[in-house]
Order: sequence, then structure tokens, then C-alpha cells
Amino acid sequence: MRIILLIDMDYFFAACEERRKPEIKGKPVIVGFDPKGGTGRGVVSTCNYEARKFGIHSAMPISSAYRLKPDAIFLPIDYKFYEKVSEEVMSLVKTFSSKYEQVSVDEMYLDISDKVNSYDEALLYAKKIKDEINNKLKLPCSVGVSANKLLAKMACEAAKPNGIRLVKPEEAKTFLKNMPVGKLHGVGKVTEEKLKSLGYNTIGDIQKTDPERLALHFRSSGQDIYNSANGVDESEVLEYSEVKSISRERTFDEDTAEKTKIEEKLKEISKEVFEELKEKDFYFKTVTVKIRYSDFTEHLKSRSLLHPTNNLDQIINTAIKLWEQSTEDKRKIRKLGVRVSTLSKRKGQKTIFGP
Ligand code: TTP
Ligand code: MG
Ligand code: MG
Repeated sequence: MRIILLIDMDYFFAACEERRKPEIKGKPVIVGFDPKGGTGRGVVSTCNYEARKFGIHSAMPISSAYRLKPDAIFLPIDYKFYEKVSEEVMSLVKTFSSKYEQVSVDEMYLDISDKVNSYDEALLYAKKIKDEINNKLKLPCSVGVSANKLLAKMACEAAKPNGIRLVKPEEAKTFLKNMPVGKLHGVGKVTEEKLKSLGYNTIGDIQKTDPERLALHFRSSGQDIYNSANGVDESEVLEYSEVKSISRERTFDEDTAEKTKIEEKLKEISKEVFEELKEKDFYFKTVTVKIRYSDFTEHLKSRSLLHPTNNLDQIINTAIKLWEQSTEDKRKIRKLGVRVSTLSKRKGQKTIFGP
């Protein structure tokens, strides 16, 4: 049996602000664009639960938030700071299981199947993590506990704020059935509207339908929607890789200093690296080129990208750039190598069902 946790920080950006400005705690706090006395453009990024009592929420125009609570504390967005705090959270949570998957700035899945033997133990484990985040980092969070990612995520939503919620697989259908379809994790706005127009208003309506009918309207996503509505989700927690790097090397038939030959070879090697990357479903952040000259001296050059990617052109272009940086060197080249490292498994998309 699998046991999965989803940990999501409560009112994250606003909680970060409360941590560094304890004097604003207990008051309604809104992080977002400048309301400029009610005439400001832009939206609310998030707000604490005191502000939510007034009907304020993420993505609402900041001018509306101002109308609802003009004397709330309005703060600008400080991404750098929240990212730093996010890293603190992630590195603490990772110590509880090496099988983890970060899914946004403030949430991550943990597979704790081999850490606990029952749901009772899982609840204790979840409490330990939650308490540690609270005590060490002074931040509130909520935790969903269940047998798969989908249910853990939805259990966490139900636990908010500052709670822990367990949904056992046998309770899943009852837990989900009265929720509106828009609440089903992975259902975006377009799918929600289409489901409603077909007469599905609650998740329970989908549970009772014939999956063939969903397939007719949503093609391959139909079965996924049906499974989700029934609390079924087989997807794995995509853990960070133990594999350190992927690399390939090639020797020239005849040593060369010719630009076109070298670029051609770098492309070939990059393609081989890419094949393995794709096969293993990894993303990389660093590209390294190794050059061995005909006198057997070696030259290594690396470059790190801003974001993880799994794109072939990025490997080729970076490899060629790295080689170009050493082209003053006119010695003939005997062997070339390309390596990608800082590997991870990352799935960025939030909405999993297309229209
Ligand atoms: P969420 O986890 O969705 O929301 P939250 O942490 O503010 O509140 P809670 O989980 O308790 O319901 O988003 C995490 C952060 O992402 C949030 O603090 C701010 C940012 N964010 C936006 O900037 N705009 C948005 O529309 C949303 C939903 C979030
Ligand atoms: Mg959150
Ligand atoms: Mg979140």
C-alpha cells in the first residue's frame, strides 16, 4: 500500500511577511499590487485568513480588495524573499523522505510508504513534519494524507488552514461526491465548463456516469477524469534523481580543428545524450563540454542554465557556445564529450486534463 502526503503552506507569501514583521500578525494582510487608494491595477497575490474573512482572495483585483477592507495591511510582492523561504521549507521537508516532488513554490508530495506501516503512523509522521515546519521555520502549513497524490492534494485542501486530514481509499468516493466538478484536482476552467454543460455538476455525477460517455467528449482525458472522480490515481511521486549525470564521448577519425566538423560532432553527441535523457525522463540544468586535444591535454567547460529543461536545442547550443569560448586555441581536437548534470524529474503543468 502506498502512503502519500501533500504539504502545502498556508497563505504562503503573507505568512512569510508575518514571519519577518511579527507586528502585523493577527491583522488582515494582503500581498499584491499597490492598491493606490482603490485606483490601483493588478491583483491580489495572496492574503492571510483574517483578510479572507472579508471575502478577499488570490487573483482578485487589488481595487476590489481595497474596497472590501481599505484599512488592511497591503504589501508589495517580494519574490526573492519568498523563494528563499521556500528553499528553507523544501530542504527541511526533504529530510523526512528522499521520495519527494516539489510541485510549486509552497507545496510538495512525499511518498512515505516505507517510513510507516499504517495510516495511524502516517498521521503521526505528518504531525511531526508539520510541527517541525512550525517550530523551526515559524510558518503554518496543512497536510493531506492518503493513498495517492490526487487524494492527498484534495485532503490537504480540506484540511486548511493549519490542519491535517486523512482520506482512506475506501472513504474517497464519499469524500469527493458532493464537491463541485471544478474542485477536482486537474480540472481547469475550460474542462469545468464543458463538464457542466454536459450535466455533470458534482464529482458524484461523474462517479455515476459511463466512462465511455466521457471518452466521447474528452477523448483520452475522459478516462482520467473518471478515475480522478473515483479517487483513483496511479501517478508516482517523481523523486529527484540519484543519477548524477548523463554523458557521451566521441573520437574523431582524424584529429581536426575545423569548425563545421566540430559542430557536427557536438550535435551528434548531444543527440545521444538527449536520447538517454528522454528515455529516463530527466530535466537538466548544467551542460559540460570536454575537449581532448591531439597532445592529449584536456579542457572542461561548464555552463548552468537558469531553469531545468529537457530540450535538445539547449544542449546543442550550450555545447557549441562552450566550445566557441575556447576557439582561440588552434590545436587540433582528438575527442569531444558532452555531459548534462544537475538532473531532476520535474513536471511543471498544473492542469492535467485538456479541454
Ligand atoms: P497557494 O498555495 O495556492 O495559496 P496560499 O499558500 O496563499 O494559501 P493557502 O494554500 O493557505 O490556500 O499559493 C501559494 C502562493 O502562490 C501564494 O501564497 C501566492 C502565490 N499565488 C499567486 O501569486 N497568485 C495566485 O493566484 C495564487 C493562487 C497563488
Ligand atoms: Mg499554500
Ligand atoms: Mg500551493
